Amino acid sequence: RSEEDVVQFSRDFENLMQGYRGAMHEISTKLEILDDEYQTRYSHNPIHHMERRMKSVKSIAGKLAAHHHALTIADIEANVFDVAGIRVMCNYIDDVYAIASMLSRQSDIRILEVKDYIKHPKESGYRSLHVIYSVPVFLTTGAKDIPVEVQFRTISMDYWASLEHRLRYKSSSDPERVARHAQTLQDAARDLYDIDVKLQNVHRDLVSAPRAAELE
Ligand code: 0O2
Repeated sequence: RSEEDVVQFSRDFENLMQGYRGAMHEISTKLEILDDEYQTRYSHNPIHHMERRMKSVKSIAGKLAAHHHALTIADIEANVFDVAGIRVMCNYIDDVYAIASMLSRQSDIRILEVKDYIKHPKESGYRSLHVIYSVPVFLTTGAKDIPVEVQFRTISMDYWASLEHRLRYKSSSDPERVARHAQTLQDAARDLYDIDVKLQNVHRDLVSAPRAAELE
């Protein structure tokens, strides 16, 4: 790439990221509105807290390279759907499905993909509900549909995933350490899920909010 190409790419990349930031903002505002209204209606906040992150250029480049794509604006748009990411931590499993279902039914957004790792956990023990939404963002050049990946999970799923992620990240040059803890982590993921179900059943007895099946 010539110097001019690099300057043009970084300008286009900055504009692209601006769109993803806008999309992330749109979806988190929708989630905040739902959480507030739910609290007013049912005296319970389904969302414990949220985290938002933009994927770094290094991580975008790594993902494209892993799938044999070049680092171009067109390749990012066509292949990387988690440039903008929101993690929604809920108190109970019912909250995960209720909030995901209320967001998914909104008429201005589309669902591009759903991966339910709560019903079908990964072999590692990882649980979360992943949904990629496409949301219109009104830019100076007009409206553009932009994807956002939302990971819905309970606090205990998040607690588990943070430790497991840290273990793998800190052990990139020591795979034996990951293997040594794999069984413990799988067992802990199952134990935490059992606790999530037990506490949810107590909570169901206290709060009479509609569950996701009733919201569809
Ligand atoms: P980051 O920094 O968290 O964004 P791909 O997206 O292509 O890598 P895939 O199969 O399309 O893979 O996506 P998947 O597995 O549905 O979701 C990937 C993201 O989910 C990961 O993001 C993690 O955030 C999370 N995740 C998936 N599996 C695990 C797991 O076993 N343990 C933990 N702790 N997290 C997991 P990234 O891209 O790794 O990075």
